[in-house]
Amino acid sequence: MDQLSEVRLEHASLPGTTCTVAMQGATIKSWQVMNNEMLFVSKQAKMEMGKKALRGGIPICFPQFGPGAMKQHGFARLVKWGMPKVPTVDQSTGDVTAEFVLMASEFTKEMWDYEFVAIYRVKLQAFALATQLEIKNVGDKPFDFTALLHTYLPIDGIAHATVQGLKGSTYVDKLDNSKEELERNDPVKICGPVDRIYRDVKNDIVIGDSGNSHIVIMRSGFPDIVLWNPWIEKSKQMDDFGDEEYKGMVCVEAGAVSTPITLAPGAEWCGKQGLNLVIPQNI
Ligand code: TA6
Repeated sequence: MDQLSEVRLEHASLPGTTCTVAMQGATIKSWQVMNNEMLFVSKQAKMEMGKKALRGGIPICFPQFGPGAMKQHGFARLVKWGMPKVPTVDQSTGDVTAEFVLMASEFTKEMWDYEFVAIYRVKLQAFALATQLEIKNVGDKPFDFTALLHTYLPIDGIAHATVQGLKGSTYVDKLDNSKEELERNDPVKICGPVDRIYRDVKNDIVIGDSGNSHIVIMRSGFPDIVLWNPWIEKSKQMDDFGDEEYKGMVCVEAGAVSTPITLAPGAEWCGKQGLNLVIPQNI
């Protein structure tokens, strides 16, 4: 399976329900429910192994979220992951699970000199996409890391976007000198450039737009939520993103980024995200 560039999972019970994962970064490029695409990917995306992450889908940021000692958002989203086992199907539900693995290499140790194993499980369910990132310290020295799933969601007109569940959380506003603010709004709406790290968010997050359905993000191990929309100026600066595409997307990112995670030799950490599609039944 080493020659694979991507893996396509097909739900065994719900027609038109698929998930496509690129071996670069174990990046989920597509999640479709009954032939409806649930993730945003820029029409100008220029994914390139070792160099450029997908502008869209769900890139994995590890071992560093944001700028820092190594390249922005770390190396995990740039390098080739392996898939040592054939995906499995749960005969009772039709759910399909694939497992991707990244281990320390000379390339990674040049940037981050630690022995780790990252295991990323992707489970395609009928109306949900469950992802789980495990990090194991298999070396003889402790290490710190931050991790985040950089989820891009499509929005039917940014003026209609609503993000519920953030009220009462404190956030760092990366566009205002990292000033700390208290979120007083519910829902949060996107009326300009947004780049915020909400800390220790307890609620599930609900993302809606002008349509009836919405996405509920459930988490464990990822205490923080990053909310990002590049808006007009930043969109123009990104060569892998259309100048107008900010109107059709929002990033709502589950992460462990405010407080680095420390793993002693032999220890492991697990972060889980469930993206759940809720389609209100017409009464
Ligand atoms: O998650 C928000 C963010 O950290 C923004 O600051 C912006 O840089 C975005 O990620 C995209 O980063 P990238 O390295 O993928 O261009």
